[in-house]
Amino acid sequence: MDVTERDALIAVDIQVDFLEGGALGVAEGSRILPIVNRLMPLFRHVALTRDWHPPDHLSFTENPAYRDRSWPAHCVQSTPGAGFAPGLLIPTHAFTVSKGTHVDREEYSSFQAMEADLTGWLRARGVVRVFLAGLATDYCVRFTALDAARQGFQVCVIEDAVRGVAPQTVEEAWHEMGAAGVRRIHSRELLHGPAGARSDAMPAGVD
Ligand code: VGL
Ligand code: ZN
Repeated sequence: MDVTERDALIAVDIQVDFLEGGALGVAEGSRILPIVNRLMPLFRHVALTRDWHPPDHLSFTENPAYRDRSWPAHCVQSTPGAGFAPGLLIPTHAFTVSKGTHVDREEYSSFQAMEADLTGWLRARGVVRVFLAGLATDYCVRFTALDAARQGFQVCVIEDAVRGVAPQTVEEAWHEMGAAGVRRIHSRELLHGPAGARSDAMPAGVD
């Protein structure tokens, strides 16, 4: 499958707190980094989303159950844990979407972000198909994929470029995304980008 100029890559929440050892570490989270770094230069349009919570966000609990609305504090705005994963190669033309920025709102889907209009950004660029990578399969990747499909985009989730919190919810997520018409693909299916795809990038964590 060739990547065209009407495709975008959405890299969901590839942040320090979601990597192994992070506040809400996802098993094998860092394994997606080389894959995402290989894919980035194939795309003319790249959006990076980040969970960007206030310190008293409603999803934070003292004794977290690691499921919906019961998480340890994570990705608190401007803390190291909220930073993009070190070594993630961020294209200089990438669009950043911060979500979960309000105390009383959960925003698993990047399309719900109040301060950024991801749909408008994609449509303005003529994007018709989005490819998703990132963390976590069962929460932010899942709800971003479902919203993208609802907005009328073709959606492909790159199975080896995502990792999830728990096997059962990951299973549910694949099932629900499949029922919504979301395709599950492997990164090896993506080999070529369009002419003029841009490859200038800056590693995260180096300012
Ligand atoms: C996420 C749990 C809590 C995610 C964000 O990015 O998938 N999961 N906040
Ligand atoms: Zn969160």
